[in-house]
Amino acid sequence: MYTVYLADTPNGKKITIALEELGLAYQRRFVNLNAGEQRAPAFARLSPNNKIPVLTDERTGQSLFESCAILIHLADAAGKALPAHGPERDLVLQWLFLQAASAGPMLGQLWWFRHAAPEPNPMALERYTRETQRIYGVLERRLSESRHIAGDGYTIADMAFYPWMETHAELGIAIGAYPAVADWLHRVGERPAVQRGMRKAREEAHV
Ligand SMILES: N[C@@H](CCC(=O)N[C@@H](CS)C(=O)NCC(=O)O)C(=O)O
Repeated sequence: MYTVYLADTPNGKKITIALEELGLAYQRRFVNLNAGEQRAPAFARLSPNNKIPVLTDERTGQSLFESCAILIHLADAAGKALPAHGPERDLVLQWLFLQAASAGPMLGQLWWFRHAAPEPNPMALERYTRETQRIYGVLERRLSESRHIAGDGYTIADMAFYPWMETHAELGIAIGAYPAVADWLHRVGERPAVQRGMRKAREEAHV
């Protein structure tokens, strides 16, 4: 049985989506980020960067932080959504790393400057809006020629991007300018496991 430590954020949702898609048994432990629970010593032992998500596996005693490392672990464990080796695996990892290294941080900064900054910062807003639009443009070009992010098949790259890209309204991004992204968001968002995963990260109940 896996335990996922999460909050109602895109990086938390990635993991519940993957667990639902891959059909793996898990329980949730919600971490209250507003109350600073991510900085508690017990949590810091699991997550030295003091961030969710974390995944633990009671059967092996293994504990993992960094959402995309967790996605790779889960896909390998289930033998689904990530080819076992070769160029097709590399392709998925390439897009997965783009999500982790560029999309997440840029969209995350834009969200913070729009919704959480104690005072307006027009220069930061302009920079992160431009970077976010650029990333939507990268995916628009990719999804204009490819059914999913890493090719025809649905993979953990889609699971990683989906909960970030679906926040376009909160980020002030006009999704109409990115029709291929909008179509992909619609198709992925209709998957029952994605709907369950999104809901599981929203539920407040500590189980
Ligand atoms: N690169 C990390 C980013 C994780 C991350 O930024 N988590 C946020 C929530 S989405 C968090 O825990 N924030 C709490 C804080 O920064 O104090 C990953 O992909 O797991």
